[in-house]
Amino acid sequence: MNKILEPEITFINEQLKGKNIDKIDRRLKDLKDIFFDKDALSNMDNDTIVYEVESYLPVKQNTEGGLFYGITYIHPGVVGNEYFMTKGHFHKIKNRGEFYSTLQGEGMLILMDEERNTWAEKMFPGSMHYIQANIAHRTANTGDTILSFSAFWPSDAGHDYATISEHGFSKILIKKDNKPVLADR
Ligand code: PAN
Ligand code: ZN
Repeated sequence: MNKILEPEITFINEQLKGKNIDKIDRRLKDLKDIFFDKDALSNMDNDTIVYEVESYLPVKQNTEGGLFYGITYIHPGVVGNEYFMTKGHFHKIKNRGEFYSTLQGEGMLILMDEERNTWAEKMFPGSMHYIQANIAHRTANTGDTILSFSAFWPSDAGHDYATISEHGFSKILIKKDNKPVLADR
């Protein structure tokens, strides 16, 4: 075989293009269980977009041995004093890791192990993050502009959202004196 092919996807000028790019958005109405301050939440527009994800899923979900790629864009904002953030999840197959790499903006990658120890890593353009197996992960935008990052994960990993939806992380990331602080709930 001697064929030179075009790549299936490109990411040029911050634009992911190609066939089969899956796009989703998550609005406040989809995230009611994750934010701590329910009063603040009830005074905000339900339709506000908190984050968007563009994914390239070249194989079927749950395929063993494949990889997925996605870019997450988290808008700037707070609910009460908690930064806009993703739902967060363990992988359904818990022992599947993941790479994140920050493109634009500033934020925090919040991590929690199965004993519910929670910590965070700073995200800034060029920061790389290896999320180990068995670790729940969530990202928050702590800046005034969009936080965007690339993610690479195994196609059989799946997402367990229920555990976080029910129990949350053991700490929340709040804005205190204009700075992000990991606080007990
Ligand atoms: C990421 C996340 C993405 C959105 O691609 O799926 O940032 O966060 P939630 O999935 O928690 O809503 C990833 O970690 N994939 O495994
Ligand atoms: Zn993940």
